[in-house]
Amino acid sequence: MSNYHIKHLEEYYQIYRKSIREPENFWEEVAEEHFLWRKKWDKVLSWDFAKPEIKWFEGAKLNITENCIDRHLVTRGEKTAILFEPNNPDEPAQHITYQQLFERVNKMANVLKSQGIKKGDRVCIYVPMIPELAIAILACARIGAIHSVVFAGFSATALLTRINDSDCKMVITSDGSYRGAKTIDLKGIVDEALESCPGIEKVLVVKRTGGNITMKEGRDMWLQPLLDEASKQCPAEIMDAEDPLFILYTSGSTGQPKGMVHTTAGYMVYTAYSFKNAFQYRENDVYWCTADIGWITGHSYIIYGPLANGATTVLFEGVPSYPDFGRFWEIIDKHKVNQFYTAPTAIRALAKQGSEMVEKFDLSSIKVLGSVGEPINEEAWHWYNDNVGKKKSPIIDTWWQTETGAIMITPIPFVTPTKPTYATLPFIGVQPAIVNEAGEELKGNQVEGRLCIKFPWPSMARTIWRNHKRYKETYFSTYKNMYFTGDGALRDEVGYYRITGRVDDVIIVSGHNLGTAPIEDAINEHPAVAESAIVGFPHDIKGTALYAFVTLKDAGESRIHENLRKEINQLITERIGPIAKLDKIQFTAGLPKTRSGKIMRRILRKIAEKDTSNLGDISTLLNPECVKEIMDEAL
Ligand code: 6R9
Repeated sequence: MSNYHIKHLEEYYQIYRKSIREPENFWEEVAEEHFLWRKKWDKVLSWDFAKPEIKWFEGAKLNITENCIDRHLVTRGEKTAILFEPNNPDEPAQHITYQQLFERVNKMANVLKSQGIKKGDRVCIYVPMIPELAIAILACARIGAIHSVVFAGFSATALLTRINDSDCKMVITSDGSYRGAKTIDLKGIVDEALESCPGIEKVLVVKRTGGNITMKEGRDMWLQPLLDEASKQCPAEIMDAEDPLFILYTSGSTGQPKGMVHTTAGYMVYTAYSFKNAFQYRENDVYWCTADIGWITGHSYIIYGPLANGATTVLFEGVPSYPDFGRFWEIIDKHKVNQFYTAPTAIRALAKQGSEMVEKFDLSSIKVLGSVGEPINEEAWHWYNDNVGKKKSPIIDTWWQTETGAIMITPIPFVTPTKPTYATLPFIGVQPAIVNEAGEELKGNQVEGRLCIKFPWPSMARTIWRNHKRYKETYFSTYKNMYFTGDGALRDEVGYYRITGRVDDVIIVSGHNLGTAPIEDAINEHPAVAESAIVGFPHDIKGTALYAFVTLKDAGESRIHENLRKEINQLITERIGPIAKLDKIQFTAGLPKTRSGKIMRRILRKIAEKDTSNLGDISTLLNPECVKEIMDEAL
């Protein structure tokens, strides 16, 4: 296991340099040492960013579930694989061992097969944070079906768009879900979505809340009776290295969400390697990532990365505020969590409650703290460091994306000296570049620009589902021969990276990626609305919150604005989900536009941020007069 745990900074640099000089040898060694292959690869890497086409471990055959489950059975059969902590603290936690996980995944895989699912079929998984979510994902992977998990907080419209985009044949869901004190009628949302999803043949329903639901004859089935009948042996489908493992949607700056396609071998190798090294996971540690499995963080660092390492991974159904704001700390204490990975938005919300909530619990088990999802501000970083880590547990600020599949820039705990708000150094094998707007790479330190990646890494998304053209345009066309991340970054005097935020129209709210376009589309659906533009503005808890500038069709609209605001937010909740709700809605007579008719969001952003000292030259606008009015009436 020589190169699988990095011990000191010198060793990091040594391994890093090797991974850059001889990437193929490096990843080949990692792949050979740590995984179970049915057949080894013929070629480690072939790539062409111009096409773009990227292949890792071509010719290899494997099944990721044999790596995440079967091979651990001999030595870790009785070890807890998934530690389930329910929403209600009075409901007992469940320890699912590797042996039990093996049986449950196989049974589920057999159910999928018996319901007509074959290798390559797409299965939509719309299940809350309960063990069946992980089991459904792994069952798909077992038989080579491509899972497409949709976050169970998304609306019917968001769900149906995703189901139809990837032509799913089946939906796996639950009767309902618990979130704090709320119970959500998940099956009702699925029923509504499926009115517009002709491709769905079967719906499997997990019983969770026992709520009243309707089952459509011939389409909907309770899962449990099918599992009871199923065999606990299901041979793993042997997959090619580059066979798709899953699709996961992420917002783009325009149009529909993008179905990022991740493939099997490279994703497995890199998520497993990064999990072990970025968290310094040791056998018998209890690891907890609070993300929802509906996001990439949950895919890579609740399921695949930890299980490929034979780790114990906590799966928490609830929310940080229920039954009170001490819940996270209580869980860390109860299960003696060693690595804790959460988002800045959660840290800010918890910090707002003061430190008393944290002090009630024993957090001495914590070794490593992680942060992901958006830049962590200095205040939140210190609160996390002082109150949760007690200044002795390194914080790894991990920068990465749905598209990158796994962590790309991060400190290695106990190895890389941390610096608040800096993601610090590239992970092994990652070659970042900072470029200026002209696309020239800015070499050396103390530079700032746009963040690109120059060389392929094993877990990168290979395409956008059935839209390779968009994949090329979005990521490989802005700068020649580089993957463009959409983020801005700077490199300081010692070579540490700091991510400065999105440079496109994606807004990160509470760590969730939201594209402006679908939100504006939802607002514009309101019959009274003529046009709208969304920008982000700084928010204590959410990091960034949404500010909408809306023009009405009839400027003398008689209805009171407060009602309109409610109706607009209601529409957004229906079309996208509550995460996209607007914090501020300003009605205005016009939106600033360029002569070619593009809304100048840059100006609106400055107004929303209350930074109007330097709006730049507005004289070239089509309608400069509207800017003053918007400024005068800003909320
Ligand atoms: C993993 C995940 C990706 C975008 C990314 C960036 C922002 C994520 C960050 C961060 C600064 C960090 N982001 N982690 N910004 N520091 N540590 O969040 O994936 O949902 O696709 O979001 O999130 O802007 O481009 P995803």
